[in-house]
Amino acid sequence: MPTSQKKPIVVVTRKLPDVVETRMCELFETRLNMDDKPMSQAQLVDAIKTADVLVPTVTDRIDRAVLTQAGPNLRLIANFGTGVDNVDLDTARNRGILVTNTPGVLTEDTADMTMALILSVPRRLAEGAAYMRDPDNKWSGWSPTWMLGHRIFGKRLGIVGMGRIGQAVARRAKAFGLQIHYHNRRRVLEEIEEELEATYWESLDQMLSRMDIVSVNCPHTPATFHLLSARRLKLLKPSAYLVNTARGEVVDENELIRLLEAGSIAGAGLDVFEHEPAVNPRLLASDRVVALPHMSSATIEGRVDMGEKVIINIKAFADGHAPPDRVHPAML
Ligand code: 8YV
Repeated sequence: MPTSQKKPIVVVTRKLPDVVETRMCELFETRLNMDDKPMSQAQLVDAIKTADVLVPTVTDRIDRAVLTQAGPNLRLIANFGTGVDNVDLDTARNRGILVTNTPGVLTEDTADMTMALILSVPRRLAEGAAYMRDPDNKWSGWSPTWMLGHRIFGKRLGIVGMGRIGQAVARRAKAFGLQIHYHNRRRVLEEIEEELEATYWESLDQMLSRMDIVSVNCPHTPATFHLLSARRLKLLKPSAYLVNTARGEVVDENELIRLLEAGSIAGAGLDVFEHEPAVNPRLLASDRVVALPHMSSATIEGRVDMGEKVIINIKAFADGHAPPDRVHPAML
């Protein structure tokens, strides 16, 4: 590999949308996972002993132990996902294995869901919906003092990570009358700051202590693991809300739970968790939490677009070209 004659052997670890699988089977010698059961580490090792290309997802841990057993043909890991924290990038690079991802195509969907959580938690949307659904409740009608939440219009939103998704969140939030603040490793272009009327905070600590809502939108890398550490979470105002649609590992979840239970933070909207698929039951027990099962990018359109990106990356590679969405550890 790559040669133009031989179709590459592509192992796909999870069930993908039918249209994506059909096209993959036309183009490559594709091995699908028809029952969609996540592969064990041993099954992943087996898969990459013979594969030319592996297509994993966030549920596969492609770590050093797996990669060091890869067969000589494995040259590309075409991740079905934007985040690549499921892949040990350094080991892959040292073994000459390219890694690609699917940037851009899930930006708007993820930003929509972030906005949905920004609205849902302060306005108690999930609580209200659950009340109406519960057959034990008999709604007695409107009341002037029942189910009161907090207004978001005019409040300060602090975005941690002002990449594509962070900016898409900011655009939506601005339309809802929120004031945009952000922390990022690098300041974004002046015209973007102007468009979003965004205030840059070089100090994450200072930003956190002044925000009404904080949205986590940075990737999970070794540098962002527990970026919202116990110390930093304590800087949040007791009236503040935290929304995370990025990765659970960016937030010290134990400390978040402690603060929620102590009433030292007003609430959290979480689409991701530190130890997925395990979710700490204390989070689910809290009225202050809206928890979703990692579904921010879960639209049919988005998943088909992600598949299309995966196909383009593999096809370019198989034809001897540089795949467009190569991930370099230094980029993260
Ligand atoms: C994906 C995501 O569905 O792409 C990402 O980084 O977080 C998700 O929305 C998942 O990662 C697929 O591998």
